[in-house]
Amino acid sequence: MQQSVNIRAKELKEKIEGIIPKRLSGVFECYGFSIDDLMTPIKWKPLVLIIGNYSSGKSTFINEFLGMDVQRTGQAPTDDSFTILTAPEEGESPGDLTGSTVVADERFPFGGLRKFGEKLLSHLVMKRIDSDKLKDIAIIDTPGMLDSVTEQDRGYDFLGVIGELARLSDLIVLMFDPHKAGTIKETYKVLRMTLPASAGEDRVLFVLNRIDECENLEDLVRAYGTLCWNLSQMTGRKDIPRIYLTYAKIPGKEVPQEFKVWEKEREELKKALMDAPRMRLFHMLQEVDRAVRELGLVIRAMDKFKEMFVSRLKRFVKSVGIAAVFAFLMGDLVMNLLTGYPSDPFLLSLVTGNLGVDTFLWPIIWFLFTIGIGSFYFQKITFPRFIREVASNPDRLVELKSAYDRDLWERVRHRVAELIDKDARHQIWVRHKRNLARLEKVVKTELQSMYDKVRMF
Ligand SMILES: Nc1nc2c(ncn2[C@@H]2O[C@H](COP(=O)(O)OP(=O)(O)OP(=O)(O)O)[C@@H](O)[C@H]2O)c(=O)[nH]1
Ligand SMILES: [Mg+2]
Repeated sequence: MQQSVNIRAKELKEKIEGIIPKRLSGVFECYGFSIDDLMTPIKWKPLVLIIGNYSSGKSTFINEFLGMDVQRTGQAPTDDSFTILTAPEEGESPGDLTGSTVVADERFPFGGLRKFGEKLLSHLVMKRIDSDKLKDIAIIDTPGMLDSVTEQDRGYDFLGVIGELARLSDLIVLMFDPHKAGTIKETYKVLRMTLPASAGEDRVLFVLNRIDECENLEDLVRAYGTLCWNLSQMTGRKDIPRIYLTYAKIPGKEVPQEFKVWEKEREELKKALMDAPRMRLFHMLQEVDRAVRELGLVIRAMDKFKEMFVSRLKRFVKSVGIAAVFAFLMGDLVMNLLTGYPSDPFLLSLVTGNLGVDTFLWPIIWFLFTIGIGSFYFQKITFPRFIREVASNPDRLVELKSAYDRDLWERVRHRVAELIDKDARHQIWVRHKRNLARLEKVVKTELQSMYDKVRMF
């Protein structure tokens, strides 16, 4: 089973890597989107991210899952590093890689962490260990969450890093313990912002760990209830996602008999981690789906921009046209009245029927002059003003019908403003409608058929 999921994932990846750049790279580039950004989250092994409060038992769980003592554990905040655990690639030997090596290595998807600075890099490590379980997945152990005041002492944007890692991850284990289930709210917000809306919460596994520390069942029910309440506040959903109730078997610590029924949930959680490669299949498609929808919204906005521009231009051309005709008819007459030259202005010649080729000279000059002044004015004044106006309020460019659209727009709004600000002259020549049609065709055909295949699996 595992083997065939891996094969599927590989096939799908190759398909995405083959089809998307071929069909859409032109469209992506046209709007300043990079195909590489889209490919980054899917380029390495499936990733499992473990986050939660300090001392909630993250590292203990990882050690247990791997069947070896890899991560340090202990009461009070133990770990202040992000640790990527994986098996060495073929032909490479076990050992640690430093943060700066990890972010610089093109094979890994972690280049985006560089923006969080040196301080983070000194708290990032990749441990390559001989473990069969880590051949097909990598696990990221994270520093435990503290309260928000102490978060600021870390010296880097902790939640930003969590967001970036969540974007890359196929499965996210969010671990609570009965004592501190509240401090996770900020983290959840970050997750919600980074996960594609189509991913929902299915990429997140909620775990209430250390339940053996509850005095009795009553105590556990209370802790569970509190967590459900907190979760519903965070997710805004009425249904409660599954919460794994687990505990580690700590040597020497007796577990009350009635808690033993939950032993199997620990095993199920471990199994769920092994499901990461299958989740990767959905993740890949969700990434493509998200990128394509975001791009679709940008294209629609740019199409509207072009439409507004054309209508503004039409109005301007109409005014300049009227002025030019006026100048054609009256220009030399006014000259004649002021200076006496030319002696036979166009209108008079027209009335007297004395039209010669010469009579057209000044009207044409006036006509062209007016058009020249008009287009100069448009280029230097009207157009830049129009751009400033639209770029400062791009919301006018889109009609957002659903909450999903509004979410998407939040993410791409600044890109639209930037495109208008920096690339407007080019954008008005782009055939947005054709690009949109191309994009929609890929969504309806290729992407849909990939989804169907993955669902069947
Ligand atoms: N009773 C009990 N103790 C646990 C359980 N899981 C972990 N512990 C203990 O809790 C302490 C903290 O565990 P860690 O695994 O280090 O927790 P962590 O979440 O990695 O902590 P940080 O890395 O500091 O964020 C250790 O002393 C563990 O032995 C559990 O399920 N039950
Ligand atoms: Mg730890």
